[in-house]
Amino acid sequence: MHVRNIVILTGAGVSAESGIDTFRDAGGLWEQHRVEDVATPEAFARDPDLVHRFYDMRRAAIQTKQPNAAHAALARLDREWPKKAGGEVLIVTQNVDDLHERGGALNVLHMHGEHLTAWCAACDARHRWTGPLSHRPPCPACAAPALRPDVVWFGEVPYRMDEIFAALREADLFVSIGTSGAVYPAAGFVRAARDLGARTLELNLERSQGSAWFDETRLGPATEIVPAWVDEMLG
Ligand code: BV8
Repeated sequence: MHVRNIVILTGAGVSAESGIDTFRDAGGLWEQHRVEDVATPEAFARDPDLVHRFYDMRRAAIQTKQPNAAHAALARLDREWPKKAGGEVLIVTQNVDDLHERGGALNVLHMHGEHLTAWCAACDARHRWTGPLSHRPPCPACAAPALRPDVVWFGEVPYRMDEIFAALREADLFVSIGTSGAVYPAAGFVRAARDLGARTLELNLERSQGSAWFDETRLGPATEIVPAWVDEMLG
């Protein structure tokens, strides 16, 4: 099959070698809370200080990390694929770090939001935010002390789902990189891609919950198998 349009789904595994904990590592390690118990609107309503501390710590941590060879390879594909194949690359990431962008990727869709954005619950404004939120700073737009992490919590609706499904409908190839396939709706994209006629490829350190749905699975660290795959695609 001639491949024109590629949709790439990334998860925490693509940032693991940059030193950012995956959920399998962080889950339960953080102040003895499971991520599913801290990353919810209920947790934020019950104990906003705890949830703010969780995100303040991670927001600060990502700013000390650097993109790795997998981010750089995906950015190269993003830049060079349109010239080579006349098609598009869309990186749909579940990650809330900015390493795809700092690695040079341009076409990145953060379906679960971003650490470096604060969202005002009072006026709905969004602001780039690199510092803490736990001291309840005033919203730059409305001054209300109502800023929250602009991150999609469990039970909240992921961002830009219509754009994602529009891209899956046009995709000839769906590639999943560094995700356990544990969380929906992201974990269901491979099935949608298959049903819509795309070929499916998984690049991961180990088999995931979704491996059976992929035409092909390649195992290894992202910094090795992602650049190798991009070299293959760009010939
Ligand atoms: C929704 C942002 C409705 C926050 C995140 C029961 C059954 C099925 C579903 C549900 C259910 N009960 C509830 C649900 C829905 C729920 C869900 O799926 N729950 C799970 C726990 C069962 N989902 C939701 O609530 C979602 N919303 O459903 O709304 C809806 C649905 C459709 C349309 C409209 C409305 C919202 C979920 C979003 C939650 N927010 N993140 C934050 O970051 O703090 S989720 C978070 O965990 C990630 O974003 C990611 O999505 C998820 C899993 O993380 P991964 O990225 O996969 O990382 P993980 O650690 O799990 O795995 C790492 C992988 O990398 C491993 O496979 C490992 O082998 C590999 N790896 C490690 N090192 C390397 C490597 N690979 C390569 N190289 C390496 N070096």
